[in-house]
Parts: sequence; C-alpha cells; structure tokens
Amino acid sequence: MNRMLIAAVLALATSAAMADLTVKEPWVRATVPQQTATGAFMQITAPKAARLIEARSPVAGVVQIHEMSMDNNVMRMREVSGIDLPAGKAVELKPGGYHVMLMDLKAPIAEGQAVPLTLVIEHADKKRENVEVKATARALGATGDMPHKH
Ligand SMILES: [Cu+2]
Repeated sequence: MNRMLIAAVLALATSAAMADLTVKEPWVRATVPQQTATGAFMQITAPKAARLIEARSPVAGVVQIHEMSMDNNVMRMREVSGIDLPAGKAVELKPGGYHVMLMDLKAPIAEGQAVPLTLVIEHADKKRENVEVKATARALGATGDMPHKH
C-alpha cells in the first residue's frame, strides 16, 4: 500500500468520525479469480447506543451481516439481523467473528483496491443514518491492523 492511499484511508476515517460514529481500519479481504464472496472488517464505535442493521456496497450483488462461530469444530457463518453497538465501546468486525459479507461480487477485488461500503446505523430513536466508508482490500490471509511493511 502506498502512502497516498494510507492518507486517503485516514481522511475517510476522519470524515466517518464527523458523522458521529467512528469506523476504524475498514478493510476487505482481496479475492482470487472465481471467488464470488468475501468479508469486510472494521472497528465501529458509536458515541450513543446504536445498531448496525444493514450494509451495502456497489461491488456486491448481495451484502449481509454475518456472524462466524465454531460449531463442533467447524467454522460456520450465519446471517444476523444486526450488530449492537454499545455506547462508547469499540465493536470489532473481524475474521472469525462478525463481518460484513459481500456476495455475488461483480468483479474480483484486488489488493489495495478501495471498496466503498455504506453502513446503515439505527439509533435508539429509530432514526437511521448512512455512514460511508472506504475499505481497503488486503491480500488473502492478511490479518492484523494497518499494514506497516513496504
Ligand atoms: Cu460471512
């Protein structure tokens, strides 16, 4: 990842923060040819209790909110109706846990690509807010936080 891209990601994280809610380090797992689904991960902190109820992305035909868990030593994913965001507490969407599932991908996602995501947040008063983030694609198998190598 080059420096300009990192700057762009940081700028986007800042603009998301102005929308009242913080989304840190959004990223998407890059895909290999023929792969039609992938996951998006991030850390969301809501200043007041809220709920992530929906996600959208122009790169995918279907976007769902998933939870991954171990069931008899088998990793399983299931769709959930949303993720609670307790006030002031960072909620992590990460491999092996909650994630935004991007399915029916329209094209492969290359490492370094910025993937636009819209997070639909429902506040306690039932008002909805769309939070736009750009998730950076990381190579298959990559984990951890912002890449420091290169
Ligand atoms: Cu999934």
